[in-house]
Amino acid sequence: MSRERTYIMVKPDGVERGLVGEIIKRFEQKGYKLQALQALQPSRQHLEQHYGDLKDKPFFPKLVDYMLSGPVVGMVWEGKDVVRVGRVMLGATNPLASAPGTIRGDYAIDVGKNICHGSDSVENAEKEIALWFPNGTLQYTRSVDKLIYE
Ligand code: RTP
Repeated sequence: MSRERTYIMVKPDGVERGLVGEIIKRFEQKGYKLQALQALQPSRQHLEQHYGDLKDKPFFPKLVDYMLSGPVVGMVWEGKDVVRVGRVMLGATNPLASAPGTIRGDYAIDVGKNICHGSDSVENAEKEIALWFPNGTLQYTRSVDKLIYE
């Protein structure tokens, strides 16, 4: 079975609106395995590193200020195709283009308040996990996997 992992982060608006549990619930109920979870107030430098690929975008300063506006909750989920499927579960970046049933489609309206982040490739997921969880993540086996995977 693939050991693919993704980094999912509830942004400050999602934390303040009380959506952390809802987002965890969706990944749990799908069958993905939680490997790490933390609430923290990241520094500007940390966020600029996380969003380094976007530093030349016109919305970059606004994005960093938004992400600095309160605590975030970061998590690592493991499972088959979790990077791609995780982004499907989050919905399109612009919530008005997100399908109903996705997290952004159900709970957000504006792109600058879109509640959550999900890694966009396996390679970036591993970079983000190393950035946000420098001490590593939990490794464990679950007996329930035999009811989830064929
Ligand atoms: P994320 O990294 O947060 O999962 O989002 P994403 O890959 O779907 O989208 P990306 O292009 O990487 O943008 C990162 C975040 O920047 C904000 N954004 N604002 N036009 C705008 O004002 C604009 N475009 C993007 C969003 O919060 C987006 O999630």
